[in-house]
Amino acid sequence: MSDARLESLRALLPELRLLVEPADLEHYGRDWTRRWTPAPMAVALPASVEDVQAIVCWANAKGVGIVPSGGRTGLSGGAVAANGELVLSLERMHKVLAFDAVDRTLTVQAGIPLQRVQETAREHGLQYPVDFASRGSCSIGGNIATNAGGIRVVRYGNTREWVAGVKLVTGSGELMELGRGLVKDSSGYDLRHLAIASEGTLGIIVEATLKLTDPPSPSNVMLLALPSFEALMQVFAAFRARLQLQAFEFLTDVALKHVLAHGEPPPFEQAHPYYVVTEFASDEASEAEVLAAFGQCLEQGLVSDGVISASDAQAAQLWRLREAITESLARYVPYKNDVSVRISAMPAFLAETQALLGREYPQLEVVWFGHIGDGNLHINILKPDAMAQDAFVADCERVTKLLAQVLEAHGGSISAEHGIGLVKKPYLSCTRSAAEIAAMRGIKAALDPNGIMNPGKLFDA
Ligand code: 2HG
Ligand code: ZN
Repeated sequence: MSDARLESLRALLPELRLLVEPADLEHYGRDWTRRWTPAPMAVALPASVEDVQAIVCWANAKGVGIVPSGGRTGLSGGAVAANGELVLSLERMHKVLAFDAVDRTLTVQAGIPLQRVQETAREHGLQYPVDFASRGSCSIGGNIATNAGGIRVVRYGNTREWVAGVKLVTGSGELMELGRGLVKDSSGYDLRHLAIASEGTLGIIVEATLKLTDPPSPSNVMLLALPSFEALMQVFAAFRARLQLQAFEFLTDVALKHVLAHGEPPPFEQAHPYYVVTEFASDEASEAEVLAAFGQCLEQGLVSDGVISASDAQAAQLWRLREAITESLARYVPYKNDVSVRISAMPAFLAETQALLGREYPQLEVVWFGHIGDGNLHINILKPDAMAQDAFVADCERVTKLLAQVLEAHGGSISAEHGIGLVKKPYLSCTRSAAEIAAMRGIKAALDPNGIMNPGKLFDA
């Protein structure tokens, strides 16, 4: 540790855990994107808000960039430190600080994993309803910094809906308490919402007060097989009209093929082109309603088969078919797109993009899946064995450009729930106007005047 800047940090905070071993730099310097070579100067693991503030002040004085770091499960390169930045990991700040039964809120340190938030809510007879497959590894601070969505947005909305307050150490080292758990507050700009989805570019989220809600009612999971993607939104409408949907997720036969190759048992004897995993509140009425919805769709040729869970274990098994997609593709290091359009625009968007990719890039294997009930598609592109990595990335970037044009035409977004980070930075201007980006830059300059917070993410300095 010969760097004089690090020596000065050590002198400033002698108790601070500071990691400099190559294995630690590698571990903490990357997220799940695996595209950049990690090269942070060091990894700091503060234990208190005061330490975080002191580190930010030091970074301003020394001109060091800070990459805030949660569970690093992100897929857009938002937590990558490839340019000598200091990684500031919230890993040691993982406590539950308070539960308030009257407010129905849980106040936590930002490094707590999502799963522990969900468990703690359950222990109090309540629910924190945001959920997704990386629940055990991701942290609540990262969820807020990307406004993470997940599998139950159709019923409960994105992370943004569940944040009653945020404590933010801004890029200039100020501690701001935003939102403060108030249900109503119309006293000017709501800066809490700027912290949400800011991807660590404005400051470091150190604590959050989360809203909780009634525990979930019993639910059922159904897997539907569909003959065509035109049927998708009609099936969605038919099921939504009769049932209280909690999830409506879609995958193609190609996605299922990878999940089955990964070890999951096949759900049907025969393969089908498209599948939907849907979860809905179950009560006495829902049994008849689900049969009616299914019968109606069958009659209209919108579904070809279906299986409904008869136990919690079967429900979990059906969910695995959707949730295991990302891990089943991980060994290919796919190029990922995470896009959204209005739900009503989804059929046209999907048809157009599928035709475009099939026509222009028939050599690429494209895996489609996602939160179709929210208008959110995940498009994973796999590298053919024979193709060089550079050529693959170049092709994928061309694909993303084409995709961005289609998205622009449909008024969509280039990042639905994964953030912009490094991966989508070149395409931000396709779906956000020049005036919007200028306003974002102005906000960054106000909260992070020296540009030390997550430099190079979202947009260039
Ligand atoms: C999901 O919905 C995640 O499973 C990951 O957002 C999506 O791997 C992906 O592209
Ligand atoms: Zn997703």
